[in-house]
Amino acid sequence: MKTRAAVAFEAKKPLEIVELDLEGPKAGEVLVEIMATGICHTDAYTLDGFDSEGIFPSILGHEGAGVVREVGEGVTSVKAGDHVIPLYTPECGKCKTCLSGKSNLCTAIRATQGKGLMPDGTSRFSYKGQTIYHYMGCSTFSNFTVLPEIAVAKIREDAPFKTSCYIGCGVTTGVGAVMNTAKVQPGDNVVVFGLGGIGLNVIQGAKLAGANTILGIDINPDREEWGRQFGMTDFLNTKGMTREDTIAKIVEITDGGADYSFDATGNTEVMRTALECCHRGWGTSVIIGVAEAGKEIATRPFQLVTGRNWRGTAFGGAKGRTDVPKIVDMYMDGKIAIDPMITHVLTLDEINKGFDLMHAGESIRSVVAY
Ligand code: NAD
Ligand code: AHE
Ligand code: ZN
Repeated sequence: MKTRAAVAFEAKKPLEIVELDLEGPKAGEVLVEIMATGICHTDAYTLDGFDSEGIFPSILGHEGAGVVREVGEGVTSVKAGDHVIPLYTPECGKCKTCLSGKSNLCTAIRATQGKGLMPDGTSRFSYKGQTIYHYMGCSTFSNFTVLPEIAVAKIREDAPFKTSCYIGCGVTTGVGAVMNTAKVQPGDNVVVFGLGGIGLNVIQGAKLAGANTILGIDINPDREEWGRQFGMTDFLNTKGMTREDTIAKIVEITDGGADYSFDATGNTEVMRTALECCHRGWGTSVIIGVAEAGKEIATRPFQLVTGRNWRGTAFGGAKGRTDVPKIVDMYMDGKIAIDPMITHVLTLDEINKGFDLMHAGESIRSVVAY
């Protein structure tokens, strides 16, 4: 069949909207009509050539929602007409990691996914006979896409696509980092670095968890108002501040340091500050941000010797097929907010504008509605 898609033919070049060929679902796969997709900073990072796994030409996008239109042989858990959210972190329920109960990082299809291919080692997309690669196993910047059955979460049909697509990455990552990874407790002091599409969801997760001080940090002053809207109690603009001064200020505001800090910037210098602002003896810093290829984190080992902990989280530690429908319920029950964070709704033809708005700090989430 044919599908319209925004293709990343090369790194650092705008996406091109073209009509592609898409092969139907093979055994264990499903064809999904994507109805809406968010643009996450990770898409921009890959497009900008910062991803060590970045492959071109490819169809980016990993924050979608849509409808199953066809299922391949042997697919039993979803059927045509089901509403689904694609999962870049699938849940097979059978691999060592899924069975461990210790992590959401299902390994069933990770190797081929990282190569831009379906589990059988081939791509379903082509353009004028040339292979176009999948991205994060999702490729939601295509109106139709093919996904493994284990990489879709069935969701309720009354959830609007334009907002629930954000649960496919940003909302789950931010709220999940607080609930699943850090397990923030009532009364904890939380510090959040980077108040964009992910950081604001960390803030709303921290409020939901009953955190005491929720200190937001950004270098964009406009983000103060955004943070306060979702439960931030204090704000610090660190533009021009040294690491030492930033840490001293945070320690003052949090009465000794953060119980939990979160990096949602992807900047390795910020990650260091996020660790070192943690409370001596027990503070835990959670890395959410994705750093550019070649970047490394550093700190004095003494920071860990004196009881600070460094952790990371992917997709907020959420098990996609199990947890995503629950997050959709939380949204539909009014327990978490999504609508105000969708600052721009664009057509597929306008998708490059979504990247421009993100880089200019003018959007929280841009969503492409097909
Ligand atoms: P975004 O562009 O919406 O937000 C980033 C925010 O960080 C902006 O408000 C920006 O002003 C702020 N910022 C940038 N540099 C800063 C600095 N030096 N100090 C303080 N604030 C700074 O991006 P996003 O979509 O929220 O994504 C944030 C990060 O999380 C990205 O690195 C993205 O790739 C990553 N991410 C990771 C996961 C995961 O599963 N681990 C999931 C989604 C996104
Ligand atoms: N491909 C990069 C790493 C990118 C990365 O860490 N991705 C996150 C999700 S970001 C969503 O916006 C993730 O899930 N990581 C776990 C995994 O298995 O990819 C690189 O450095 O090679
Ligand atoms: Zn993302």
